[in-house]
Amino acid sequence: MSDFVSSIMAWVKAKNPAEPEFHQAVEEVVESLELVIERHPEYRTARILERIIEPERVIMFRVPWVDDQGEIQVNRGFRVEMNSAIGPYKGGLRFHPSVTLGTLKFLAYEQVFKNSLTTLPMGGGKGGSDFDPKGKSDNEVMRFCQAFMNELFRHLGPNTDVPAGDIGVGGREIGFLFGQYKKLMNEFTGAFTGKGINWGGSLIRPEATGYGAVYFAAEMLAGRGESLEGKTCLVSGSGNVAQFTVEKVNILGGKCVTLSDSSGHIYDPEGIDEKKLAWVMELKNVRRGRIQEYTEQWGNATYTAVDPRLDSNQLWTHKADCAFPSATQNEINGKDAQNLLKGGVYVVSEGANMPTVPEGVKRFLDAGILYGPGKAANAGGVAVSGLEMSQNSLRMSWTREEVDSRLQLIIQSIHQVCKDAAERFGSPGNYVNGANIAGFLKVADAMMDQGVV
Ligand code: NDP
Ligand code: 2IT
Repeated sequence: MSDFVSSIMAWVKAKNPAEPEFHQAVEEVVESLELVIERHPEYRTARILERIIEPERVIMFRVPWVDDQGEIQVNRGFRVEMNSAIGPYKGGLRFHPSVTLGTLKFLAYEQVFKNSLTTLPMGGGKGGSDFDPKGKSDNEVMRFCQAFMNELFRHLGPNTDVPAGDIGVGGREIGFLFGQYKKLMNEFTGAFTGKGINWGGSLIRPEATGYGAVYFAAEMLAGRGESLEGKTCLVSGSGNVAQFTVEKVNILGGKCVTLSDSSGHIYDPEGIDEKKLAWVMELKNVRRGRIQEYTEQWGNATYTAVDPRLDSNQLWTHKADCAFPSATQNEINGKDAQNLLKGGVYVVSEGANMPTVPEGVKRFLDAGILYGPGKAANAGGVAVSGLEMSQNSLRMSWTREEVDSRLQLIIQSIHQVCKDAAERFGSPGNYVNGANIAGFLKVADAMMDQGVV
């Protein structure tokens, strides 16, 4: 680690103790920026790095609610409003028992650079709760969402802060959250994205993150004169991002052979075709069951439960060409990265946020494979959120084809900008540096223009 990186990281760690995911996200970006800061000492004088690392505002609040047994439950709610230099705070809400302030700071920080890459005017934020929607009735989820919104509503608005979904927050939750927001504000505005199609939502928003991650992989492959046609792909997770990743890989002629949840993964060597995917969507989005059931329905597949005694995830040991990690952060460790390379994987496009630990990233970069980091590869989701905001402002809705073609153009632009920035700053082919540098420059310049605020 250089003196520059170690001095910044010592300061970040002292100021933000016990937030390892936030440290990890910050360190990766700062490492990419050494040459940028050397060429632009004005950013150093203006303390841009120190300011970009410090959230503009953090809201943290109690969320008391009553469960179906009449018992009172207490959760914690958060919204990290990280940076508004280029637009209103924008980013998802995560409901998962593992959520801490540090988790949301890492996600909000990533979101700043990701949103900057989308070409659209959106600042970065993230929020959520340690509430676990698993095993809760629809009524419990509704009461929790209403209690959560009873505090958060006052901080939101179409020109202030616009949440959307993330882990544990899908169409159902956005409906309950938006309904309570509208009641409290007494106005119908586009203060959320991921809304239902009949009440201000955009076509293709549910598909956008998964589709975007596949388009990003296709762009990287096109640079080598290849396509996804005939490629075997590993996908982790089985939620929103994973489902639409499989759908788009199928459309482009590839084959996905895995899906997972936090209990284990399934391997289907024949591929998860359209019919099987429709069944998975019903299992996960309607019945809210476990992926293990796949093997009872589709005989040729095998199920492997997560084994906490192992130092690697068996999902990443299958032979394949491409991998789309689409579950959660740090789901690919150094050993997993080694296994992926050993199994022939040479394209990794991250649907999840920060799914690969730094040692894994290093292995991918050293091996010279096509590695698309989350803040570039999964930016399609928030990009279509930006398009939803535009449609809401215009009070009109675009067709599927219109939104999908804009999404494809945005992903092409992100890919190009990352490639160019990597070349300009001395690391051609390194999309990690490219994404961090290009995402940073736009926000940093806006901050310079706007003075010390
Ligand atoms: P969902 O809640 O729809 O699905 C999450 C999936 O990941 C589930 O299969 C879940 O399994 C699994 N998972 C979650 N946490 C863990 C964990 N700690 N260990 C193992 N598996 C886990 O979320 P999304 O599909 O929306 O999000 C997936 C990833 O994509 C996240 O990293 C998110 O930040 C990122 N992302 C999402 C975007 C979006 O538009 N939704 C946009 C950009 C990025 P189980 O059911 O067992 O918990
Ligand atoms: O991580 C992400 O980019 C998201 N969860 C989507 C954010 C959004 O506002 O659509």
